Amino acid sequence: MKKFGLSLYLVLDPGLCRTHSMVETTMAAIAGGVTIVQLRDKKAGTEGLIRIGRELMDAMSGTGVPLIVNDDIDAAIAIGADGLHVGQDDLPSRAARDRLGRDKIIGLSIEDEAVARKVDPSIVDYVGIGPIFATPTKPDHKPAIGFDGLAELIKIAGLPSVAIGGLKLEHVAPVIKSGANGLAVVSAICGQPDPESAAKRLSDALKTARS
Ligand code: TZP
Ligand code: MG
Repeated sequence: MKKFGLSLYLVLDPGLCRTHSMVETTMAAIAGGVTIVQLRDKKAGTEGLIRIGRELMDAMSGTGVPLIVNDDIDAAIAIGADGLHVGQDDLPSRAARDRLGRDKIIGLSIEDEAVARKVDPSIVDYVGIGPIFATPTKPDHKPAIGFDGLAELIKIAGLPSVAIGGLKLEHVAPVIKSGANGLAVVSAICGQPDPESAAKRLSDALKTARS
């Protein structure tokens, strides 16, 4: 499997990447310190995901930063992406592992204790935990769990983890204090006037939080 770092996880949302394209946003964010990128486009369909995914794979080659595809395993395979991220309503992680093989990264979203208890660490490589706060970026999200909920679910899941949902610069320290390996953000980078400096500020805050 490609080595991956969960420190600063960019989740791309085409609806928010308005000021800069998806590829521009991604490359700027990587220059600013993003360690892993997820292509999440609920409207593109498989063909659309493959088209933008190929552009991203080309642009990102040589950076060492993995590209993960949200939900769509056919697109992930066609692109040759580094992994797949699934939620509770998507393809079960076991079926994803069977098709992707051992070399690909599989991430799973968890929102509550029942789901956290069911995670199989022999299948799943990391978990995305949240939402920490309510966020307009994902209108259908489950109830916010806050930092106490985050700390509890990290312990139960027992896997490398990223926190997600409404996270901004001021949340970096409490995310790390809760025991997460990093944070995943959409709007704190996508659609920002300067995605590179937005990523750099988050990355610097991560270093400070760990020192
Ligand atoms: N899953 C839970 S919350 C969320 C996803 C994809 C959206 C997070 O977006 P933002 O803009 O960082 O709050
Ligand atoms: Mg999903």
